[in-house]
Amino acid sequence: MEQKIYLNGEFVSRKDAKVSVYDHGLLYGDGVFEGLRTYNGRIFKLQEHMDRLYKSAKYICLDIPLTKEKLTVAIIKTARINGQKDCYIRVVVTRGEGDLGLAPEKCKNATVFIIIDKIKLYPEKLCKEGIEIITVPTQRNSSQNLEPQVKSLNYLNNILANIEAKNAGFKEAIMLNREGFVTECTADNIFIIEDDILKTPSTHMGLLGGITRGVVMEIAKKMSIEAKEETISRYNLFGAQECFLTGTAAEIIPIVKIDGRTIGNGKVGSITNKIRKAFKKFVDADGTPYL
Ligand code: PXG
Repeated sequence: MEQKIYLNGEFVSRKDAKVSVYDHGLLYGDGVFEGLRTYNGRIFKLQEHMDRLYKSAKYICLDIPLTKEKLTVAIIKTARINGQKDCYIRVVVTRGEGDLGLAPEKCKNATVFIIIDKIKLYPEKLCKEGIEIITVPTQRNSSQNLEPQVKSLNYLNNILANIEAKNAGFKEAIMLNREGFVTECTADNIFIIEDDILKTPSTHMGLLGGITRGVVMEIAKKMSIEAKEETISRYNLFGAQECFLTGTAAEIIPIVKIDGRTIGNGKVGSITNKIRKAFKKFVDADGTPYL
């Protein structure tokens, strides 16, 4: 079946899905987005992603030209038309076409598009054995610069950190804030287990409030694993019993080494494995149907 992309209210083929070179999403990274996925014909945590999208848009004073309900219907429709049971959904809203100046008020119509694509599945080996990551020099944006809770089209901060990790031969980077505390990775949130307690930094440290992060906190509480937001330093990372990352695409990725220090016994931890299993069950039972 040919891929159909929703673009400003119409369904078009990939080759016709084009936006202007004057679009401020392209010229200035002026816009917001969401990355969702589906499991077996159901969109995972659709409402939560929509809430985050509209909050991101509000923060940057961008009026999404559709109500939340109408955009939700458009997403469901786009997923249905594309007909894949397990897919990735990218929803993007840009400031729209303007002139070459920054002035957002010159952009009269926001650009809205929805892409349904294949979900990138992480190799099972990586999830079984865990990965090694590093902290990098590029700091996460502070809230006073560009609020990291806003999922904006400005990802250069994270891309730079990603490049630093790749240059050093690693797949992911842990980004610290200006005070040197742990925030998140370049496209995933981070958790540690310390004193048998599941810990993740608060969004006030400067990080995206991940949907998967929220689900993991919920699952942990249901499993009677104590879970809380806490300030995490590199000292806490290196001394942790276990560590893992969470994200829509990545789901739950175990970390076995950070900055050359082995985490726990260097094997994927038992609590991480328990949470991974519970997460799989959770996603099977949840979601908005579209087929
Ligand atoms: N932090 C950042 C900076 C992110 O971009 C997450 C954490 C995890 O949030 P969620 O809500 O997904 O649990 C993200 C999300 C991709 C891709 O294509 C990236 C994300 C989500 C989906 C796809 O690389 N990042």
